Amino acid sequence: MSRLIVVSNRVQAPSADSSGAQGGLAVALTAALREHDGIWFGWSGEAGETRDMRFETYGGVTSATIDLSEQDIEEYYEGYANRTLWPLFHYRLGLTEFERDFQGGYERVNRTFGEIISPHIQPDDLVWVHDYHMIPLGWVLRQQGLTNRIGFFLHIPWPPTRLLVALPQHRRLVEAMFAYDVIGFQTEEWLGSFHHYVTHEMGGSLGENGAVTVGGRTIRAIACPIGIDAEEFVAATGRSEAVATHRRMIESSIGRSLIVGVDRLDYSKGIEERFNGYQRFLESRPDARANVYLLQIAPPSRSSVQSYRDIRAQLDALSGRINGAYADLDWVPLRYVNQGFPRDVLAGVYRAARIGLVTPLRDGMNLVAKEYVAAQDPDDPGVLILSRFAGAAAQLDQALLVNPYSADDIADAIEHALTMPREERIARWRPLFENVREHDVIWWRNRFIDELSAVSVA
Ligand code: ADQ
Repeated sequence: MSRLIVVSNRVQAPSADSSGAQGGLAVALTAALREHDGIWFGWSGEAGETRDMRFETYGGVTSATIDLSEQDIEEYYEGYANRTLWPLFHYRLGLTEFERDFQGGYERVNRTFGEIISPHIQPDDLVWVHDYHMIPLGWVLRQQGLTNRIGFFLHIPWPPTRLLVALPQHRRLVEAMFAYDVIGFQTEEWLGSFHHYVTHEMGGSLGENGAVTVGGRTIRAIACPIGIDAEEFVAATGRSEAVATHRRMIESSIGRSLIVGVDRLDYSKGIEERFNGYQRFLESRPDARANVYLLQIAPPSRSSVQSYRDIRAQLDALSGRINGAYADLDWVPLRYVNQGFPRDVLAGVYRAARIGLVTPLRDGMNLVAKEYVAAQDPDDPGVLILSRFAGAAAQLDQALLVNPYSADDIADAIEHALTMPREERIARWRPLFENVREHDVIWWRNRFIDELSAVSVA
C-alpha cells in the first residue's frame, strides 16, 4: 500500500502538547495517515528564520512542520490567503485586497514548502494537498521532478469566473492546478464554476468521469462533499460533559426555546445578517418575544486582519443594541459569547437548541450544520435553518432553507420552526441525519483517496 502524504497550511495531527479534542478533518486524516504510514506537512504556526523541518511522531502519526518568517506570514498567510483569496472566493470583491507583494509571498512560501518537502516524498507515495493556501504547491512539486499521484481538495467555494478574473494573474493560479491529478470541490456548484472558467478562459474541454483537459493535459475534477465524524458526534452527545451541558442549558432556559448559532467570527458566516433577522423576528412578533432567546457562540479568528476587527466591532455594537432595545428584567434576547468550547460541550448545546441557525452568506460546506443535525434527539429533534448559500444546502435540503440576506426570510423561518409539529420535525430530521451519517468524513476521505489511487501514472 502506498504511503499517504498530507500537506496543509496548519498541521492538526495529534501531538504531545495538544489537548486531545481534534476536529473531524483532523480525525479523518489522522486515521488515514496511521493506516497508510504517512506524514502530515505544514506550517508550525510560529515565526522563525530557520527552515528546519521538525518531525514529531505521536499516536502513530508523523507530523513535520516548518516555521515561516515574519514577512512570509504577513504576505502569504495574512496577505494573499486571508486578504485576497478568502474574500474573493467567498464572493466578497469589496473586501478583497490585491497587492503584488502578497502574491509574491504566496508563491515564495509555496516554493519553499515544495523544495523542503520533496526530498521526503518516495516515488510510490500518494500526495494530498489541502486548501487555498497551497494551490500552486502541486506545480512546485512537479518542478522538483515528482511524478507521484498528487491530489488537491478545496475546502472553500470556487468563485464564478466573472469574479475570479478580477484577480491579477488569475490564469497563472489556475494553470498551476493542472499539475494535480485529481481536484476535489465541496459541491457540484463550485465544480461547475471551475468548469466554466476552464472552458471560457483557457479553451479547455470536459470529458467523461470528471475529465478536464487543457492544452494536452487531462486531470479529473470531482465534487466530493466533506462530512463530520458522525458516529463520534452522536457518541459525544451521550458523554457526561454533553449531558451536563444539555441539562445546564435547559435549566437556564426556564422554558424558553433556545436558538443557537456557532461560528468562527468571520464575515462569511453572515452573523450580522442573522442578528438582523432575529431582531426582525422580535420586532414583528411581540407575543412570541419572551419565549425564545438566541445564543451566538463566535470565537474571534484572524484578528490581525482589519476586516475581521471591523466585523467584530459591528457585532459588539449590534448585539448591544438588540439587548438594549428588547431585554427585560428577567430576560435577555441575545447571549453573545466570544469563546470556543470543547466538542462535547457544543454537542450538549446543539441538543438543547430547538433551532440551529446556520446562515452563512457563502460557505464551502459548513460543518456546524451537520454537527447540529447529528446531535439531535431522534424523538424530539430541533429544526435546522440553513442558508441556501452554504455548500451543505445541496445535501441538507430538508432543512428550512433561507436567503441569509433577507431579515424577513430569517424571521419567518424562526416562526415556522418554533411552531413546527413534532411529527414534521422528525420527518425532516430523519433524512438529514441519514445524509450526515452516510456521507461522513470517512466516506469523504475514502472517496478522494480512491479517486487519487485510481490515477494511472506514466
Ligand atoms: P470553517 O470556515 O472553519 O471551515 P465550518 O465548516 O463550519 O467552518 O467548521 C467549523 C468547525 O469549527 C466546526 O467543527 C465547529 O464545531 C468548530 N467551531 C466553530 N465554533 C466553535 C466554538 N465556538 N467552539 C468550538 N468549536 C467551534 C472551512 C470552510 C468550510 C468547510 C470546512 C471543512 O470554510 O466551508 O466546511 O473548512 O471543509
